[in-house]
Parts: sequence; C-alpha cells; structure tokens
Amino acid sequence: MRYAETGFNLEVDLSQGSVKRVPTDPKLTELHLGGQGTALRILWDRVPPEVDPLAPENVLIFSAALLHGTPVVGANRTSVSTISPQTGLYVNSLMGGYFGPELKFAGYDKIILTGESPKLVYLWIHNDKVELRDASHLQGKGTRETAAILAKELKDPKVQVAAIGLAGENRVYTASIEHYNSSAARHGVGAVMGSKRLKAIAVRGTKDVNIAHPAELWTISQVKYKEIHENPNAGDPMAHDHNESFHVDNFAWGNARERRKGYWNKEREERWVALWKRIRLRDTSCYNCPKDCHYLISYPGRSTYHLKCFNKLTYTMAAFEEIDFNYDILGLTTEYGLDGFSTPQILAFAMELYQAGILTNEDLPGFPEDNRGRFFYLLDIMVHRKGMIGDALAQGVYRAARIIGRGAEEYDHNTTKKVEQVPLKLGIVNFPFFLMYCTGEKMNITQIEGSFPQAPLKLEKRKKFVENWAAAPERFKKWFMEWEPRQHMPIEASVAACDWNETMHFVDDAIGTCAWLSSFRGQFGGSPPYHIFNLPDYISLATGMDMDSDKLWEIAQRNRNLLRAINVRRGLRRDEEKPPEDHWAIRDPEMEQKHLDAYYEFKGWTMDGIPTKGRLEELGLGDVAEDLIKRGILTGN
Ligand code: MTE
Ligand code: MTE
Ligand code: MTE
Ligand code: W
Repeated sequence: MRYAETGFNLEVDLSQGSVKRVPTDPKLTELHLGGQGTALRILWDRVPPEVDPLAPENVLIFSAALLHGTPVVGANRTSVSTISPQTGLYVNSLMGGYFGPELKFAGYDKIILTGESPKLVYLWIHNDKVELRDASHLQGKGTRETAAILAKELKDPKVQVAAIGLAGENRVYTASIEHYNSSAARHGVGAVMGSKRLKAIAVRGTKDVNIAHPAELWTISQVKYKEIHENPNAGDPMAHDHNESFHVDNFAWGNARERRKGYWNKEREERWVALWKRIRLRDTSCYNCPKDCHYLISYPGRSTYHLKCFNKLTYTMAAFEEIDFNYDILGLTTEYGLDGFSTPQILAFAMELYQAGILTNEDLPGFPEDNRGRFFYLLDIMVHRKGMIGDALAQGVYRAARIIGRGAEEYDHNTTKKVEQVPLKLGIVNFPFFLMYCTGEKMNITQIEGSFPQAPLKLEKRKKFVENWAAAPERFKKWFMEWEPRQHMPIEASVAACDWNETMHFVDDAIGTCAWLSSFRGQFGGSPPYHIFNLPDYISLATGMDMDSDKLWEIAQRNRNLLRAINVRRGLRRDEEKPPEDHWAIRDPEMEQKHLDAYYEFKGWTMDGIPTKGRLEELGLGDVAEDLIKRGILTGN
C-alpha cells in the first residue's frame, strides 16, 4: 500500500492524443519526496538540453505534492514544472487553491504533458475517466470565463480548473496558468501550455488518499489548524494590511529607477482603503487552510477576479498611477492570463523606450496621450502580438530589448537570467540576498527568501525574536544575535543563511505546504507554523517514512543539486549569476565575488557553479554526474 501519494501519474501525449495511467517508482519518493522534487527527476530524464521550451518535446508537469489530500493543514501548493521560454532554464511556478488535492482524490500524483495537439483541447480528469476534449469553443476565452464554462459543461461546480487565456494561447512569454484564486504565474508556464495547445485541465476526484497513521496525523493537524488560525505570523503579510508605505516608498516605480519616498500619506491611505472597501467582495482561502489571503475583487466593467500579495501594487507602480488603475487592469490581465510581476515591467519598459525616443509614433500608431491609455494599448499589442513591437514585447524585456535594438538594451537593467524582476531598489548590498539573487534558480526571490531575517533588529527586539525562534537551527540564533545594524554578517553566516532559506523552500515545494505558513514566514519574528524541526513528524505520519530533520534537509539538497544540474546542462554558468546592477545603490564587487566563491564551495560546486562529481555522488546522483562528465561539463575527478 502507498501512503500519502497515490502511486500513479497520468502521462498525456498531446501529439498522439493518448492518456496513460502509469505507476510510479516508490524509490523516487524516498529520494525526492514529491511535488517539484520528483518533477525534477522527470525533467532531468526526459528533456535533453537541446529541447526548445516551446517545442513539443518539452515536458510540462503539474504535481500534486506529497502531503496534498492529507489532513496536513495548508498543504495545497501545486507545482508547475517545465523549461521556461523566458530563461531557457528550469521553472517551478506554484499555485494554491484546490487543484493538487483534487488531483490526488482523482487518483493521481502528477499530470505529465508532452507533445503538441493538432487543435486546441482541454483535459478532463474525472477519477478513472480521463479524456482530451475539443476546446474550440474556448478559444480566446478568459481564464475565469473558461473555468465557468467548464464547470457548467461538466455539470459539476466542484471541478477544479487550471486554464490559460489568450496570452497563453498566443505563447506570450509571461503567460500564466490561472486556477480559482491562484495562479502559476511566472516565467511563461502558460506559454508552454499554449504551445501544447492545451487550453485547460479540469479535474474532479472523489477517492480517498491512504494515510499511514491517520489518527495521530489527524490529532496533530487539528491542533495546528487552530494554531495557524490564531497565528498572526501565518498567511500573506500583505493581505489585511492597508499601510502600503513600505512598498510604495521603498520600491522603485516605472521601469525600476525611481523611488518615491514620502509618496505614502494618510489621505492616500484613506482613498485607497475606501476604494478597496467598495470593490472587495470577500476573502478566500486555499484547500484546508484557515487563513484568508486572497480577496475577490469586482471592479466596474470587469469580471470578478482574485487578488493577493504584491500583485495589488505592481501595475500602479509601473504606471505611476493611482490604485484604481491596478484594480482595473488586473481585471483584464487575469482573464488574459498574464504574470502580474513581469507584465507591468515589460509595459513600463516600453513606456521608457517611447519617452527616450527609441519607440516612436510610427512604431506605435495611434499611441494614446495618457498613461493609462498607453498601458492598455501596450497590453493589447503584446497579448495579440501585433506588429513587430507587440511581438517583441510578448517575449519579455530581455528579448524585446535585443529585437528592438536602437539602444533599447540599455533599458533592460532589471532582469536576472532574462527574467524581469520586481523593481526593488535598496541601499547597501545585503549578502545573503546577493547570493539568493545570484544563485536562485527559481528567479522569484519569494521562492528563495524567508527563513532568516533581512535585517538585524534593535538588540531588545532581536533577543525576543531569538527566544521565540523554534524554527531556527542554533547556529542561526548566534549569528543573528551578533549581527549589528549597518554591519555585514561573516561570510560563513551569509552563505548559511542563503542555504537555509532556499532549503526550506525546497522542502515546501516537494511536500506542498504553503510558504506563507513555512519557508517565507520565519523572517518576520515568531516562529512560523512549519519548520525543519516539526515537518518530519507530519511527513512520517502521513507516509510511514522514517523521517527526521537531517534526512529532510538532505532531500532538499538533493533536489537543489538536481535542479542545478538541469540548469548547468542547459548552459547556466557563473557569469549569469548576478542581480540587476542597480538593485542596491551601494555595492561591493570584491566582497560579492568572495561570497559567491564561498557559497559555491559550501555547496560542493566548482567555482563556475557546477556540482562536483563527489557532491552529486554523495547525494545519490551519480548518474547525473556521469551525464555531465560525458558532456564534458564536469571532469571525472
Ligand atoms: N508556497 C510555496 N510552497 N512556494 C511558494 O513559492 N509563494 C508564496 C505563497 N505560497 C509560495 C507559496 C507567495 S509569495 C505567494 S504570492 C503565493 O503563494 C501565491 O499564491 P497563489 O499560488 O495562490 O497565487
Ligand atoms: N500573476 C498573476 N496573474 N496573479 C498573481 O496573483 N502574484 C504575484 C506574481 N504574479 C500573481 C502574479 C506574486 S505576489 C508572486 S509571489 C508570484 O507571481 C508567484 O509566482 P509563481 O506563481 O510563479 O510561483
Ligand atoms: N524583499 C524586501 N526587501 N522587502 C519586501 O517587502 N517583499 C516580498 C519579496 N521580497 C519584499 C521582498 C514579496 S511579498 C514579494 S511578492 C516579492 O518580493 C516579489 O519579488 P520576486 O518576484 O522576486 O519574488
Ligand atoms: W507573493
């Protein structure tokens, strides 16, 4: 008997139109757990580095994670893993909501998609019945519209739908996959789905998931449920906070050069909150979670949509507009299915090019006079890939700059590994963050940061913080206590902090726990509900595996190194590992490179960022080392 997981994947070949239910190897669960962990192994095995991200040979994997469908509270993050058209590297984009648990209840751990359908289709999974169906009636439909049509067509309001909009259909590189209140947003996973001509997946399951020790797991999960409900340090920090001063005063606006210190004031807060009160219908949660991080918005003239986290500010800040603009344009971009981080950056980049005279009225015929009109205009040409400029913008800032030329490259100053970053412009370089930006293979800093605080607190507060810090291994308590304001930590501490941050995300993204209850929330003081010391119990009780903190840490390292091997095989090297140049006003290039050396060494990587044979073998990835040696990427020593 398999516990926690179903033991079956769905293999869908869109070129052939075939669907197979395939048993999985329990050994892979032991090595990688599940979620993006096991997805990494599949991508390593099946997608050679020559494969173009938008070619039929690329594989798109939807993973329900190891603890989905168990009583473990907040285990609901579905991983969407593939090779990104934006970066050409691995991407793990996540969505919450109900999709992963529903997939488990239908009897599957993963949906593995390959090929390219001759016509637009959707996948309907209803327990044992799985079929590809014609989706011509859904062509051009919005993401939420598609979900509503499918719920009606399939005569079940409980079907869980993940869909792309027009952006995905047109293979816009920043296309998202939208599901209920959540989205797998970044790095073009929607474009990959569109390249396979798969409009949507609808899933409905009514089976049980076996649990190794159900009574005990139920008991500790009930306690956790109450604790999470009451814990103010759990859930989205931005969901119920209307004071936006930190973000609007400190983050850059437009195409990432300007900060507007002092923009925030009482009057503005009142105006923004008043509008929010008028258009917010209610708050929503994800599967088996007592927090309400997403809110449903109804803006005049737009269909309703869910909003969360920093997405509530990105368009406003990109366009130098008031908050109503954000609510308005999100109503459209959510239906198109577009990443709310990259897209506003692309539009702001085009605005800058226009202001600089690089783009002219000849390039943009009928370009409106006002900011808002211009953003909507640019959005339209990008999503429909109209003309040379629309087509260029659809490929993201990095590529657009090079396609447009005429000096546009200079305005591409906020990308890392070819992906637009949220325009954070900060003061003095922070070395753990420097390392996360450099070496982070998920590109989203939110998917890497979060266990170790970003800045030292005043001594009294720091003491209290540490007393409360059940999540932290001892060494971090010491380093944090010794970290004085305006000083850097020792190199060793910065390296370890980066490593701890990323490790916890690798744990979450394999077992499916929401980072807002775990890896992302440690930095804010007060222990997060889940951490390296208590998660092993949940895993053991759910799966029957013999798990402890050390083993869990090692699995996260194995997954981390396998990801790195995929990217290294696709050409990633040290020279690409750098944050945007003006991310911090004050940099220290020499120390930065010393940190990078120390990080690589700590990881057991070469000074070019390649995992060594020894390190890979230690982690049970000897065959991965062999492959890298055969390709001449690693030497045999
Ligand atoms: N959970 C996991 N496991 N991994 C993640 O990267 N990101 C967090 C949160 N939970 C994250 C996660 C952040 S910053 C956001 S904004 C939301 O998931 C995204 O929520 P959604 O998928 O519901 O849209
Ligand atoms: N894009 C859309 N369409 N909707 C969203 O809610 N959330 C943003 C960003 N882009 C969001 C979005 C936030 S807050 C985060 S942290 C990232 O997506 C999460 O990236 P991921 O979904 O690729 O994991
Ligand atoms: N970093 C700093 N210094 N301050 C912040 O407030 N917000 C986080 C994260 N990093 C934040 C931060 C949140 S909530 C989000 S959603 C992200 O920045 C978005 O960036 P990403 O695309 O790099 O994940
Ligand atoms: W976020």
